[in-house]
Amino acid sequence: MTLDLFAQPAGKEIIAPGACLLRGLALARESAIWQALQSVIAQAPLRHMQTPGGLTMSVAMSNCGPLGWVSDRQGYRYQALDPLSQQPWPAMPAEFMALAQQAAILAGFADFTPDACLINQYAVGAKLSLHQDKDERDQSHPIVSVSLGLPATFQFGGLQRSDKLLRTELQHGDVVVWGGPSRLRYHGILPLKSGTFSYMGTYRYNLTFRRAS
Ligand code: MD3
Ligand code: FE
Repeated sequence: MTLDLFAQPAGKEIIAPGACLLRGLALARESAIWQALQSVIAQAPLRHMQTPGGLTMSVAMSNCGPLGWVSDRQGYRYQALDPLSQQPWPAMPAEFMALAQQAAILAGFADFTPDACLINQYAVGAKLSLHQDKDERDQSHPIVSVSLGLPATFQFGGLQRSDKLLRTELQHGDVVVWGGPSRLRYHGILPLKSGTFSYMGTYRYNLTFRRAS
């Protein structure tokens, strides 16, 4: 009998060192996640933030948890208050936390407790240009991303903007954990194509769970 050193649980793909794709992991909780998402965005509406350079982002964003990521003419940062309401962001729903921690554990990060969840909503044509996520204090923590609704083409490169890009399709329910040597890779989303009807409407949603502080 051979010892299979490379055996992985079904649905777990290593897409780069430290980057683990868990296809469909969110599906088991999809109705609870969708319900919780609607509750969060009823309290903290999705909005198009400004970049420091004064452009309006095509992706609409909101947050939940103790901290939220914001962008405006002053720059990018995490803050405890929603700038629209000057109230705290909605609490992190228990089903969000459970999914993020389950994914982190499956990827080998046993002590991940996110304090921020950024919610991105893509309408047809919306995109996210190539960037690094480096506004978090301790980058030894992974980022867990959850894709919902319409599919999108995700692209990721290396630690330099000029590094070769690879593409992969992210589908409804897919979860990716970005840690270790992949934590600071450049990445982005190509303009969303109009797609098959989703019960979530003609949108893609992405949740990214972060340890910001
Ligand atoms: C690779 N969101 O919110 S998720 C972002 O689909 C962001 O909305 C995209 O990039 C989206 O910052 C991509 C996949 C992802 C998220 C975080 C990463 C990939 C990552 C952090 C480091 C490396
Ligand atoms: Fe990012």
